[in-house]
Amino acid sequence: MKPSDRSLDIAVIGLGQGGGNLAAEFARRGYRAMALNTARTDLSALSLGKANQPGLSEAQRLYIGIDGYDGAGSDLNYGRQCVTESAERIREAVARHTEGADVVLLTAGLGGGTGSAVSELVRVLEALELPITTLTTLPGDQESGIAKVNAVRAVSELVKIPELGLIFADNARLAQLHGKVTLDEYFERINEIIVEPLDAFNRLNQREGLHPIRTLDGEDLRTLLMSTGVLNYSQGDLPGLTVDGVSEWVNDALQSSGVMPAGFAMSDIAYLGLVVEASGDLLASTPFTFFNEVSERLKSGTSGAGIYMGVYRNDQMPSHSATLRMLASTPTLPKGIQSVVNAAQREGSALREKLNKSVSSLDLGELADLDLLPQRSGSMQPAAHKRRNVRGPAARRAPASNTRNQLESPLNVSSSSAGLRAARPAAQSTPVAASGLPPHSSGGSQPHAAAEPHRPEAQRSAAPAARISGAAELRSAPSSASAPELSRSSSAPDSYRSVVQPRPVPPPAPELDPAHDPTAELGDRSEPETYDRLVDAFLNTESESIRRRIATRLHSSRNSDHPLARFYANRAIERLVDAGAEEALESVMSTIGVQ
Ligand SMILES: Nc1nc2c(ncn2[C@@H]2O[C@H](COP(=O)(O)OP(=O)(O)OP(=O)(O)O)[C@@H](O)[C@H]2O)c(=O)[nH]1
Ligand SMILES: [Mg+2]
Repeated sequence: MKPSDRSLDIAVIGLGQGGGNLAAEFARRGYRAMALNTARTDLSALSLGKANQPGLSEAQRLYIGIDGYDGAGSDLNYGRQCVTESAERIREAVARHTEGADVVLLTAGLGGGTGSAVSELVRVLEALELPITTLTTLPGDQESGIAKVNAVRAVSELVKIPELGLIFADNARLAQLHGKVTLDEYFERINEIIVEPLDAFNRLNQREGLHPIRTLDGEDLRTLLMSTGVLNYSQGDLPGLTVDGVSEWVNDALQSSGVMPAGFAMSDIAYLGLVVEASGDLLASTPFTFFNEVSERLKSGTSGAGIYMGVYRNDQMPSHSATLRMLASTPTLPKGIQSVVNAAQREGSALREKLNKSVSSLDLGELADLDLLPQRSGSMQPAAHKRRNVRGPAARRAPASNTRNQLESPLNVSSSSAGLRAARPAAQSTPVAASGLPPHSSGGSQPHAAAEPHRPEAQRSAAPAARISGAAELRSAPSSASAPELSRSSSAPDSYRSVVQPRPVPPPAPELDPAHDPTAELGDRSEPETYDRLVDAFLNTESESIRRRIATRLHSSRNSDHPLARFYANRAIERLVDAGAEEALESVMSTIGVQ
């Protein structure tokens, strides 16, 4: 049933801890909300409400982890895998939960392994044809390189999804402005600050004491919220109402808001909603022309954006005061996101360099043989290392190796890519699949092949034709970042650890018989092993015809409808390039007519 105290029925689905906290903040304000997480601990924390209000009930919390792991530990690939493997359950719960909603808001904190898989969630929900907009947070300045790399990868995936509205809240900006809030209340407080302006927009026409003079109605709000590209909203107070003052405020709010990343260009705005809420005496001294002039000024400043304006009298406001609320959309990524990309590149590269440095072995000299303990009689096991729990060191190495896996998956992290490439060849020839990875080709656990989510026509505004153009750098990240590189076993928890243990160097592949077709008995198109075999075969043959067959196969997979096939094919090509076979690959590609 439509709530009577709001214009739009917004249902919220939170992914990961930050996403769940934001969903809980919406729930406190009376919205339908549910949380999905790979961590049971985080989910149960959401059951505790705030200030005598109930938290999220069991039906509003869905565990999507695999094998009982508690959280993704910032492993984005695992987060993605969890979302795709729980696709059916997610769809079923979300369909039930969002029935009839005007807007479905997906909330997530970008930076961890779970929330950063939000694009995977959008894909899993495609079939439901929901009017989705995402609300995600960007990591703060002080957060790790891993968080930034995860966040940038997530943004890069989100901008690839056509017809999606994206809202980014900037945790760095929020920390600058509210860093003094105590630790125990900080996230609750900034989540209120993030949600409040949207909620206020949605209650404009129902709030007590607010009298519309020019209404911004529910349909206007829907148009604004459902316009594609990046959305920006802001609210602020003004001591008076002048055309200059208001247009300056709009410009400042776009350039440097208290919630959103900075640097939205006014000239790129496609839709702009502005609501003026003012005290009765202030409105009584403001000429009617103010309304038209502000509208004109905004139209020209935005080079013809669709402008929606509302004016309301607020009887409870102090005299001569006004509050402005703005909601705008643009097809361009704001500059503030580029600075997260830069930080991710810088910190991600530094981290990766560190991980590539091997710890030199310690020269113990004669200490190595020094016996400090009295020799006992009997058959003591002499070597302590033989008794050591073999799981210990492996478990400790796990985070580093996860990080490496993540950073290896190409983003533009490598401005110093030559160095990175040099460090990689040893690992490349080891098929990823050799690490006991799960069989992920079967059935419903796959991401949906259809790449274009359908948006119901009526629910989308006549969208700005241009797509997100500022995303050029992000988009140019090789498409191989677009599908999961699986890193944990769904079948046996310990095989996850095996990923991080030194893998045996595989024996060199035998030279191939030119008459033999290595593509003939290859496995499933979505299996990583398939592509590892192709890479090995390509590198171990001199035969043009074999190379041509392999190139044809890679080319067809790269253009396949299947996201995993595309991902693995791109990765295989990258490995060939890294292994020095670029020229051979290019030459054979040109013989099959591929540039
Ligand atoms: N605004 C806001 N940001 C949050 C909150 N919680 C976490 N974050 C941000 O979200 C990012 C991801 O953190 P989490 O949400 O804890 O990560 P996750 O999605 O649960 O992923 P894993 O812990 O790896 O499973 C962090 O880097 C923070 O920047 C929150 O309540 N509010
Ligand atoms: Mg978490």
